[in-house]
Amino acid sequence: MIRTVSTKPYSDQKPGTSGLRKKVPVFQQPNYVENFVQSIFDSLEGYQGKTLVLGGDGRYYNREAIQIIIRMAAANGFGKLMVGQGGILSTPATSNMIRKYKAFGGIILSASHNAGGPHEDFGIKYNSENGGPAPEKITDRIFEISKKISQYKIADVGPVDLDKLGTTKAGDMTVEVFDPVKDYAELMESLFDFEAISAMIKGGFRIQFDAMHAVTGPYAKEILERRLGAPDGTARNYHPLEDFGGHHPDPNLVHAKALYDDVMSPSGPDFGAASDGDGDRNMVVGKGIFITPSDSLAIIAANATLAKGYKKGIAGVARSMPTSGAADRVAEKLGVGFYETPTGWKFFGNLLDAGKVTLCGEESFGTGSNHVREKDGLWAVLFWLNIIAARGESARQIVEKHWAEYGRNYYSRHDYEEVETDRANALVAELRGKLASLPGTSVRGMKVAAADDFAYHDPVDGSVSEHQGIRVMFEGGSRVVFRLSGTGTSGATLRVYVERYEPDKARHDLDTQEALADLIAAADDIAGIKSHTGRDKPSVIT
Ligand code: VG1
Ligand code: CO
Repeated sequence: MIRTVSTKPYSDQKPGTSGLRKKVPVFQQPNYVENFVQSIFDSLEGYQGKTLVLGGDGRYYNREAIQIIIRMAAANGFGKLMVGQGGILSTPATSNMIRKYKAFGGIILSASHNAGGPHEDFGIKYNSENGGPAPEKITDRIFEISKKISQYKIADVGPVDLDKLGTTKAGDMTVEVFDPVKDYAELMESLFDFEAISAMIKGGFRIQFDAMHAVTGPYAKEILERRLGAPDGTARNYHPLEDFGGHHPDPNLVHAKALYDDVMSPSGPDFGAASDGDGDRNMVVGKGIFITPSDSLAIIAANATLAKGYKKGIAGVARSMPTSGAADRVAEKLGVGFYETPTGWKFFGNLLDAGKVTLCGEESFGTGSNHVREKDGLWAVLFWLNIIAARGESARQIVEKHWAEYGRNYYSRHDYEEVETDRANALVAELRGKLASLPGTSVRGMKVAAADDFAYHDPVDGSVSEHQGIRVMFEGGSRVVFRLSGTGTSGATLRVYVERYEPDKARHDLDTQEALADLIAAADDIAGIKSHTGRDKPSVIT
């Protein structure tokens, strides 16, 4: 039986950089999930009888939300719902399922790298039929609808057994519980040279992959250990847990420090990698070298033809604005297209669909390609393994040769988390107010060449996205960028991105924070970070 339930709107259901993210108790309020899901459905047209893909990163509240969504999808007229076994489905695997099975769209339950548990974060995001995050015009529509919603539809059907593979019915809708790993593993095998990687592993090359108790555990077990033959134990923390073992499933030098330390120790593995809550981020570490995500994008672009899925070359490269310019120089040398987009994967979708770019990347540990429409953690790890196997060189040799050829972009991001929202907004407002007066002035002996509030003009659909981050560019190519996070759930997070280009090979072995010290000080001079936030240092440096 289908029921129409009266409801009152919540005012805070505005999707951020990637979907709606809030604390679990917020989602547990009466009708909160229902309102948002109905708002998603009401923002769409023509889904009657079509397929919806559903899954999540396994965090607390995943299973409850899945049951609600199944009942609502049935009531709203979807013909079929495909859900990952156990409610598990990584973000890139969801993207693949939508594309491969020509679904109408998908819903991913995740708050990515944010902590999970009864008092931590949960999230809901909608992906369109191209497999990518809903574009701004849809997320804006969802928010508008959510502010006015007065009813939702739900079917009175019992819970679906999420652990049992196979097909059942929820009302008139077919529900298929599928293996979340199989199609994804096949896709990876079609893109990379598994024989070469497996031969390298047989030859003694040692890998450690940290799934951080999040969604990539089952994927890494299957791909690295079963298909590539790496020894048992290569994937660590591979059981998805509702609270991620009490950690942040955030693959960076702070939260994946144990893995980093292992790779750096003389007896440790040759290569280490980690992924985040929903499997779209990656951190890669070679012996003796941490590879920044910005460099990773550039190096993958420069070596792309070594992987079988990219043998014919790449159409172009796109990076988010705060990501370092390392990839730009590779694109220039290859003579392919290059695009700079706002933060967030949804802005890459049009470029990928139009065939303008093959590779995309963000400084926040996100890299991906046209194989899906999301960033993809394990894909990046396999790409690196493929490049290392094909070149027969260590990750460190590959990176250092790359710098020698193209120059090095020293790069770091400083995050000030949980700043009072008013204070963060005041900092940004003041900064905007003085942008016009900055060019031509000198800060710490460096001359400001230009300063603006980044606006993106989508070359495919002509849409414009404004206020995407404040850039201050110095003569010589250094820059600092300021923006507020769109994924946090308490207070505001100020992100300060600092970059300096160093062409001179003799100066490629400096400590990153030292190499950037002048720019870091200049960022504070320009934006008054300390005085506005009341903090004397960032919460996280990556
Ligand atoms: C952050 C990153 C951004 C990334 C987004 C979603 O957004 O900076 O690059 O696309 O997270 O990543 P923000 O607005 O907090 O800076 V994920 O792994 O949550 O899909
Ligand atoms: Co993520």
